[in-house]
Amino acid sequence: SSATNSMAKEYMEVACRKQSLVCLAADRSTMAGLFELIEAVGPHIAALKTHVDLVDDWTPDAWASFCTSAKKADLLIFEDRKFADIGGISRKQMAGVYNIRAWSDLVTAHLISGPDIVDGLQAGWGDVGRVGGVLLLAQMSSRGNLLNPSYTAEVVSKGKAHHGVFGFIGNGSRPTELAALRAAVGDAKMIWTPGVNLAVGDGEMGQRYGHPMEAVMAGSDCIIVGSGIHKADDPTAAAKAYADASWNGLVQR
Ligand code: S5P
Repeated sequence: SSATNSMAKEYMEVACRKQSLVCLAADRSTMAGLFELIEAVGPHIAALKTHVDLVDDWTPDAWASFCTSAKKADLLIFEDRKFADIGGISRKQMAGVYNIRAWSDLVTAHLISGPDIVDGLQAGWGDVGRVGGVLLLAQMSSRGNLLNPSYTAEVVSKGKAHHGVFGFIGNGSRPTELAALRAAVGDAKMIWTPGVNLAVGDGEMGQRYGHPMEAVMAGSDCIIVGSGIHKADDPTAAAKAYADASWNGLVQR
């Protein structure tokens, strides 16, 4: 109820209906794998995160039909493009082959080039008569990342003041750092957190994992889960387990 962005309310309504704060990181590299995944887990997730450029057999038509499936499953579509260029180029990168502006509700961006990137991305959606929200990377889950506390503080203070910012990416693997981020962000913007897995510890290539329930209790509004679901033997059961952990965390918080 404190959120300034209407999409945040839309997300929380879906999350409450499904009793799930899970955003699926759908990191599969074939269209068939993606369709299978959304079919299996749709009822247990509240948002869908994509990396459109890692799909081997991507076509505009197949992608359009995948996005239709996501909308049928009541999901915001979040393209994790991690834009980082100057505003004018980021606006153009919203078009191009993938035409991200036409189907994404949310995108990620680094603020390394300055706040005009948010205006550029918003102009990208505006070019096709759509609206969207930007999630700024305030923290990262990977070891050795360069987003130090003073960088995080700058991102939060600039991002909080920008109406085009939906919220922030925080590090789900470190509850103490996440709680500090929550305190700095306040209640008006979202914090979504990757780096969570029911198997806490180190993941592949420097990824780090914390427990989903602890992340929510520390202030996460949405846990971003990839391999914990898409690599599970039973993705449906895994999605349900993450949904339950996140919902219990929210109820306790
Ligand atoms: O700091 C970050 C930011 C992001 S958006 N660390 C991340 O892991 N991510 C994304 O979250 C990453 O691109 C991947 O899609 C997902 C985590 O996947 P998992 O398999 O490790 O759960």
